[in-house]
Amino acid sequence: MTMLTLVWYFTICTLLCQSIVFGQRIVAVGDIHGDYHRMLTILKFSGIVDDDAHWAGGDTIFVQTGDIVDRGDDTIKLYQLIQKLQEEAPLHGGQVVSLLGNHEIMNLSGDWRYVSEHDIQIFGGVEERKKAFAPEGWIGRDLVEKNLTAKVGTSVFVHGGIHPSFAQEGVEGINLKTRQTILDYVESRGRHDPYKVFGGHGPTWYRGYALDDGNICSILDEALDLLEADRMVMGHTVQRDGMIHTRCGGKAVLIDIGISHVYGGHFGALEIVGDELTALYRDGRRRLLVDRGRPKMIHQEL
Ligand SMILES: *[C@@H]1O[C@H](CO)[C@@H](O)[C@H](O)[C@H]1NC(C)=O
Ligand SMILES: CC(=O)N[C@H]1CO[C@H](CO)[C@@H](O)[C@@H]1O
Repeated sequence: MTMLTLVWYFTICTLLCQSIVFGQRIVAVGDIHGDYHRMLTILKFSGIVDDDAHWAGGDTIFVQTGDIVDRGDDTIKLYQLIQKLQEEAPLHGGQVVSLLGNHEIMNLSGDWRYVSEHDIQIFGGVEERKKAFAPEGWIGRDLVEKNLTAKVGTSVFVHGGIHPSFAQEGVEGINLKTRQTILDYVESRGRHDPYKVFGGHGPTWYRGYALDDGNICSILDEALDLLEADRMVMGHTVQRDGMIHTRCGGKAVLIDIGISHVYGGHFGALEIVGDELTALYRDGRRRLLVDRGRPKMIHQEL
């Protein structure tokens, strides 16, 4: 790299990259759904935590794209782990970015359809669990501060997907509207959603980039242009073979591999370093091949 390229890069980067140094490692994990054991295993082989579950990622930026909760039983252990890593990472120059998924939001609106009986018992009963998830409770307090989306380097991370109608607000705009309305949304038990950020076409629910055919890649291009990003990394739509897949020439990256035992119990994470995307599995690293052909249909799951 010549000096000029470097200067050019850092100028652009201060504008766009949001506190990421070129080549800084990003590791992203999708839906966890209450499976602490598998989450911990993934974090270990990805170099994010050590054997005692303490931060070992150095200056890595670790992103979790939502749906920590529901279906499995380990809600308490998982939120405790995330909160601990959020405190430890910055001491080593790292960072934990933890985003809201539709299941966090379902809880916000009092929708407990997917909460397991055992999970409620671990909390000590329905009332205790409600208390923990209330906006002033130890989990709820954190949830109402969380963002729907984050741009790290040139990648945008989100639970479901950002349709252009939301992308025009930009990452900041989407997060601002979320914070402005989340408490009212909670109090109204899911009725007050003036910007529809929590709704079925909002960033935590939209599945177009993961499932639709036709001109979906040009819709994604439009969204990425608006967000000034190279790719969108998404959870929410389970990849039944337990592998991370890409679509639209690598611009859509699908990282919900069904980690929870409820979904098959697969182990994997996405690593991004510069423009290199690598899937990290238990048995090794795999450069992500871009599925240039016709995207294949994937199972639809809530
Ligand atoms: C949410 O995102 C904004 C930028 O959009 C950032 O300043 C803030 O720190 C984020 N909050 C959390 C809890 O990550
Ligand atoms: C953070 C938050 O608002 N959590 C909610 C989760 O669901 C319970 C039960 O419906 C509510 O009481 C909490 O407020």
